[in-house]
Amino acid sequence: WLEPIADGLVVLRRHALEPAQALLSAIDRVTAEAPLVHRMTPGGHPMSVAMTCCGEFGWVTDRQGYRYQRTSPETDFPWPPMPAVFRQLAQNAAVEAGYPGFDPDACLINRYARGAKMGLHQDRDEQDFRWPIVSVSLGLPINFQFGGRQRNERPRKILLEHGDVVVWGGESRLNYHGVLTLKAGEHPLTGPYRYNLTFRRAR
Ligand code: MD3
Ligand code: FE
Repeated sequence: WLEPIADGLVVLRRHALEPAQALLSAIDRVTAEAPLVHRMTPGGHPMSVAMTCCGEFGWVTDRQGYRYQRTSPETDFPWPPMPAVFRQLAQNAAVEAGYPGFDPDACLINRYARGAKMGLHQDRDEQDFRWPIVSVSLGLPINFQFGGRQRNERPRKILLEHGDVVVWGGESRLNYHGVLTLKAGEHPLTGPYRYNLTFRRAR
């Protein structure tokens, strides 16, 4: 991580180590209310990553396409509120990275089990790309792929480990990215899983 990877990208390695247990307890509370599910891509394939959301808006995908919405398709109720420990961590990381005033209204919770992956994509369903996305990795490590602004640029491989926080803003905000297949493992706090939180400003 010592090499500059891209403008606007700030890595706060192990920044979420101390609150990790509190974050995982909050994940359990959210997922008890809004279950983790394998959503369908617009192309009709179930995602290998299990996903849920909290905050004012949640990101969903189905045969209709990708969008943010105020309710969970499973429950038809509003998403669970964003836990205070989530918001505080995201805002603190954004300030450290030079984005004071970042107030996420959406948090996606991704859970990876052995074999789960996420293909190269851009995050462009948000209204204002001047706000960054803050990501938090918990549990098993995974190889992350960070590409360019165009899909044809060869991605770099970056290991994301338990507690790593990354702020993706500025010139890196619309870069292609994805994650390679999660390998089997056992983490003391998450067992066979990797969790990823992404904090966004949807509207
Ligand atoms: C780079 N999640 O939920 S987090 C996603 O590990 C997503 O679950 C991955 O991509 C995961 O959309 C990667 C890191 C990340 C998130 C958003 C980005 C990297 C990004 C937006 C722009 C550039
Ligand atoms: Fe993404």
